[in-house]
Amino acid sequence: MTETKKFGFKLITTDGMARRGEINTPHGVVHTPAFMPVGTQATVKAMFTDHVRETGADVVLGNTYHLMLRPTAERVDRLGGLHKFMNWPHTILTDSGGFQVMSLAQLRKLDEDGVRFQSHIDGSKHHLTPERSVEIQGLLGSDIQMQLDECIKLPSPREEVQRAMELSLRWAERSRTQFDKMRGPGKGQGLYGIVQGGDVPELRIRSAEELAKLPMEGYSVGGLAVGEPQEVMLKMLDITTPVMPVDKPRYLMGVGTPDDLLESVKRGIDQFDCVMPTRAGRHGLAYTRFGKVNLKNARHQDDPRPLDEESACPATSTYSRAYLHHLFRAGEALSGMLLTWNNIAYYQTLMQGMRDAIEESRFEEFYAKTKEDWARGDI
Ligand code: PRF
Repeated sequence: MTETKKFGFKLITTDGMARRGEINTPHGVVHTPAFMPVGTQATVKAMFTDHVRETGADVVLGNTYHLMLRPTAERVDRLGGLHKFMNWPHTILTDSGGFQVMSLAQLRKLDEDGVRFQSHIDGSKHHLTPERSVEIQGLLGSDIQMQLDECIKLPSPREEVQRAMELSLRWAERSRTQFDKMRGPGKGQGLYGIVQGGDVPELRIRSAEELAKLPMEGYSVGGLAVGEPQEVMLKMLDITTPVMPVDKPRYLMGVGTPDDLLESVKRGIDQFDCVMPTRAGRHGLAYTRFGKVNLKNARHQDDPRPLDEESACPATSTYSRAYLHHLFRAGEALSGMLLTWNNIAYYQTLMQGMRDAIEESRFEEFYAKTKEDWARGDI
């Protein structure tokens, strides 16, 4: 008899709208609010997985789009699954592919059935449907899977926003059917539905309410941070999270800056992912308690101080700013590695700070103090 596992979410406590919870997956516990480093191609770029873990990350993100093209989901499956392949034995969440097809692939054609496209790598032709996306995520062995959806950029005409939102709802149902057919629930895996609806309050609410009728393990908020001002994004969260199920995790996709995370947790979001800390690190930008530091700037060339001597992360507390600056000037690979490590560590420290604050009913205080530190700037 095979063991039946169960995906779970426990809401531990709340402070205002902010939530402290735990997601249980076949590969461990995810303490929420959680930031999930992006590991698009089965690697969090420029980081070893043990360092990612040591920063406090419980889950990393993988991408259906990239992995289906290379090395292919079938190959990952033959090699024992994505956890083993990338040496990350903890929780993995995968995005469904639609968002990446729309930003990366060539000659895209979307219809009711799915999306046809040509690979950005070799031009080969592919067809991604809601069913195929769930199948691929199953082959990868993903713990937390996403439905295929259509995310459109903002601003867009209302009719377009509505069409994409309604299509995403129909795709949510098809994804659910396929996920159940693949016995995802019995394996303890979860499938999340994705709320769309652009910047139209009524469409957002309808999307969230309709999705909530489907028995998903969690719900994502998609279609934000796609060109609109932060104010619009936060307004959409203000109206969306109150109509999302209280007893399921809520994931804001592709967000964001440290300030976006603070503001979104305040509005009831539990999970985030974003390339910002990893990408910025490779470009010489460090996130710290006191805001952003551009290590490429010449003002650092004689500075013996580390980025933050109080940090538990070796990249942050050990290496001088002068050294980090030098590595960038010299074009050394270690520069991107150290700053990526620093940035992921800072993001995780911020999340830990929020988790502790919610547990101790002092989120507002933490929010104010964090903003004050950022405003002080790096001096
Ligand atoms: N849908 C999916 N992935 C995403 C998004 C979305 O809307 C976004 C939008 N910020 C990022 N990643 N499937």
